Amino acid sequence: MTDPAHPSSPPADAAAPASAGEVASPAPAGDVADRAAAGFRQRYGAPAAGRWAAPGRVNLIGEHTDYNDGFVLPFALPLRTVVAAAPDDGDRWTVWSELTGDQVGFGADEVAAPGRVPGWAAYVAGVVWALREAGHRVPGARLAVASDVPLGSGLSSSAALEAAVLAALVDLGGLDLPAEGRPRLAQRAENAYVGAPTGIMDQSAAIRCRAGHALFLDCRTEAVEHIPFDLAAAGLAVLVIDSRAPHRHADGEYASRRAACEKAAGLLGVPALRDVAAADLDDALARLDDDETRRRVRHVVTEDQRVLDAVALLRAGRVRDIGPLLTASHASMRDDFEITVPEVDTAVEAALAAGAYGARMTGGGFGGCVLALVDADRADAVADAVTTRYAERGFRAPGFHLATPAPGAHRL
Ligand code: GAF
Repeated sequence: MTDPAHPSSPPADAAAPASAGEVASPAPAGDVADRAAAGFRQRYGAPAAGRWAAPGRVNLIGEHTDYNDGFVLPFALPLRTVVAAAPDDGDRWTVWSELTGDQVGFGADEVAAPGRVPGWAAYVAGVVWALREAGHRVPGARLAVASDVPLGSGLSSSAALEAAVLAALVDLGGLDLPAEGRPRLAQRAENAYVGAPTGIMDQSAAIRCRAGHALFLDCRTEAVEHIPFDLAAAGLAVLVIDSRAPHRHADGEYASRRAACEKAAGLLGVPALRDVAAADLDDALARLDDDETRRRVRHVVTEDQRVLDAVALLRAGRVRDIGPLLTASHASMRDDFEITVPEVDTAVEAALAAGAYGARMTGGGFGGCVLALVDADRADAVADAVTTRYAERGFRAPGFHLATPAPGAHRL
């Protein structure tokens, strides 16, 4: 979510996906890791002690459910952020980014309280701060960051950065922090240090996903089930369409949706909207006076149910059949939660008209990416159809990726 808010981010194009009409495979696996290692050596004059990678993500289904204690089903992308790192003396952290060309240094004072390091390095300082807050002895470190995760496209570049830095510092310091405990800590860095009120989905995806699987996460208990998601075996592909829509007030709108959900839960007398069962939805809606609040609640409650339904279909090996759930999720985001924009609606409509089994916006909304479930041999045709419809409407040309489920954060 927060990548669009990234104050000193380079433009999204700095790591943009392939141009219109072209379905890009992700960058070759070795490249970004090599760039991080080379950047480290060039910057600091010695080789790194190691490299740690963490992926961007798409969310198959379950949008704006995470901060309502509900269910999500993301999977990790082959696009990843790599951190090359080595220990440094004392409480000193230095980080260089390939994307900005900046090198930022900070010490104990800057990580004593949130907000003291601005811009993209806040994600790094936030991780150091959150680790120290949790009582860990964080080693000083020098870091170099390279990434293939586009910024500002809603593929969660910020969580990828947090997860890769966290993995590096945990390993360098020999810290006792198992993978299950890391998403909450990375989320704390984002919420409290950077100041973005996100849920726990993106950090969980960046850390806990498995190759070939989608991550079914209960955001209340943090219990996970790795759901096999073998697109190739089903002759299918997930086409990720970068809408290239400028983010319009995304951060303020995100915070206001979250506040509306929390207020509605209070009015309904439940801890979170997850506690409204789909079977009780009509009764709950009848107890709310305001139409907008009713629509917000209906989105969250029906979306949780769609995640459960999608998981049941995937467990039964019925991948193609999740298509209508994806499309229903999009309609709910468009009509009830009101977080879509013309570009993403157009991409969804064009993909469906070109034969996609289902399509929806993925991520926080107000721009970002759309995913479409398509026959693998139709991916190019669907991409062309979206590009054509975009041109007819005078939108900036979209970008495309093919998404296959990749692993979460790990040492290379
Ligand atoms: C953004 C947030 F960071 C997530 O926590 C989640 O709420 C998502 O938007 C919407 O599902 O990615």
